[in-house]
Amino acid sequence: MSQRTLVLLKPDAVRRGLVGEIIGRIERKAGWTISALELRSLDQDTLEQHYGEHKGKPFYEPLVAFMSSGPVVALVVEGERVIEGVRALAGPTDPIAAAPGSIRGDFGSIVRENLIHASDSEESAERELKIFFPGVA
Ligand code: RTP
Ligand code: MG
Repeated sequence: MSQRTLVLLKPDAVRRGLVGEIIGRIERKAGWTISALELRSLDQDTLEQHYGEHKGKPFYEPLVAFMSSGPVVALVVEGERVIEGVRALAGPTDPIAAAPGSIRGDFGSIVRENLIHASDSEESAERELKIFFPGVA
């Protein structure tokens, strides 16, 4: 089943020079295609829309501050079961719990600075693609 998902390489990934490494892992999956890609700085309004589900949680304010601390790379990835697939490549939210071989497991140690966002369902993908790439959604 071909799908589309929104991927964000978070400011820590950009600062640490891991963009090529992470995009390379996505590119090498058979049958997946990157159909949009942009380096951009996220404003408060965009972050509030994107992470609205977490508003009011203790980690929300520091998360928004982190996500606006530098540019992110936003991508649209298309392909077979790509929503579940990029989440699997990323690993669980806490990088210490993430297995080596996953992006978070290989490069992260801090829950907030966990390198990558990927839509977690078809509904999330549709909603998030409209926020970041209204032209392609
Ligand atoms: P994401 O939305 O960024 O793809 O990550 P996720 O689904 O794996 O995790 P989620 O629960 O949606 O949390 C969103 C992001 O908030 C930061 N976070 N910090 N306890 C904490 O300090 C905490 N919990 C979550 C992480 O950056 C997480 O990816
Ligand atoms: Mg999430």
